[in-house]
Amino acid sequence: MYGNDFNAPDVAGDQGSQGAKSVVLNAAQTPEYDLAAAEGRTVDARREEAGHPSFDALIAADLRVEPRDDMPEAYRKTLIRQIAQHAHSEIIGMQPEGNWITRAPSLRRKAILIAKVQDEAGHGLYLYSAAETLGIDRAELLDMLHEGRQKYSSIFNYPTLTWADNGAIGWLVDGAAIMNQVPLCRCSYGPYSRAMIRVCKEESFHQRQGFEILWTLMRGTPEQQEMAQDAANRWWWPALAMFGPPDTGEAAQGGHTAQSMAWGIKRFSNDDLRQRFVDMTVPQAQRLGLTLPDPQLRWNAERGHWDFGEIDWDEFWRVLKGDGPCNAERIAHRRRAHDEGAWVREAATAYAAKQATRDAAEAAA
Ligand code: FAQ
Repeated sequence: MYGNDFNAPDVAGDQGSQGAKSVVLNAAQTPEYDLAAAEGRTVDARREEAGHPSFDALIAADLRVEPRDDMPEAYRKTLIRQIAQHAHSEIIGMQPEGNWITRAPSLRRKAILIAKVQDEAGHGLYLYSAAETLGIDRAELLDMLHEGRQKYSSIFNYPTLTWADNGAIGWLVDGAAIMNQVPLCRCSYGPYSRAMIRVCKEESFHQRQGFEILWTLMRGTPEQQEMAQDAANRWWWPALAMFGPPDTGEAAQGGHTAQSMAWGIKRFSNDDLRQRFVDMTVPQAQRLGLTLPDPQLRWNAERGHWDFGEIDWDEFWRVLKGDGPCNAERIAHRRRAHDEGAWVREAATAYAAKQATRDAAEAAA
């Protein structure tokens, strides 16, 4: 039923939408790692002996690029942009659901929600760490977020008005996130691809808990069913927009997809992933008993996919420019949390300095 469950490692994933051969979607490691292990060596030792393959050779052979490898500046910049945007999304994404922790309807729901929101913080940490391997400091990345110089996902600028919104976020937002992120486990940049493995496993659990919230509401009173339907109505279109602008038209010309696919950062285009998400989610909605708010949604036997209506791209660009329902609130809250957490950063820095002094004294003794 949960169509986007994360595959177990080494289980072949589904077919690439362009008819690519079956792939292991979550294999962050390439055959190069198996070869090195069989020889009892590290990948580094193998590469050194081979005279360090160039960036182009690594990409052509679908091998992982590691922090110490030479890489074009544009590749490094694209990765910093994408990984930082992803990390920012994870921590800003704590807010809409965090808003409901004090109002969860039972102790069980509260415990689950706290765990989920903490997971998102953890994802932010793995991703900031992955970005730091590209030679940028996380403090600088956070400054860029706070000053509006880097983005976070459009989806987190929408409000959580009722308890059912937590169900819709888990089911649709985490569902869309997994669809987008499982292929990132095969991203050409090693630290990002490895970070994504654990992230995807946790997102898979998040999607289930969202589905289960809606499942319970849909089997409750008419008011609860109405609340679940209202949440699905409000989150459906923003969830589809999460995959980014379409592959064709004006936006595509200024976009990053073609270059990112050539570099093996993105493995599928925005529209491909969006279509997969719709195909996976419509049967789940039917199972839940929810109606998706799109009169043009219908099975197209010829294409073997669900057809769906036009996304409001004007709204998407407006939200990106800062004019969504919650943009100002999200950034103000983030800045406040950052300022209030200054003492924690200072304490951690002082502790690290004390440890370093002790270690140096011990080494000298
Ligand atoms: N929101 O050419 P493309 C989550 C921007 S995590 C805002 O297609 P690209 C977990 C894009 O940056 C959700 N901006 O760009 C969770 C670019 O502008 P720029 C986040 C967007 O990078 C669940 C311009 O439009 N996930 O949900 C969006 O090749 C629940 C042109 O676009 C990730 O970040 C958008 N939706 O592809 C947490 C996944 N879409 O930078 C808490 C990793 C596009 O030139 C609770 N990221 N833009 O100024 C990616 O896969 C890619 O970056 C895409 C965009 C697919 C998002």
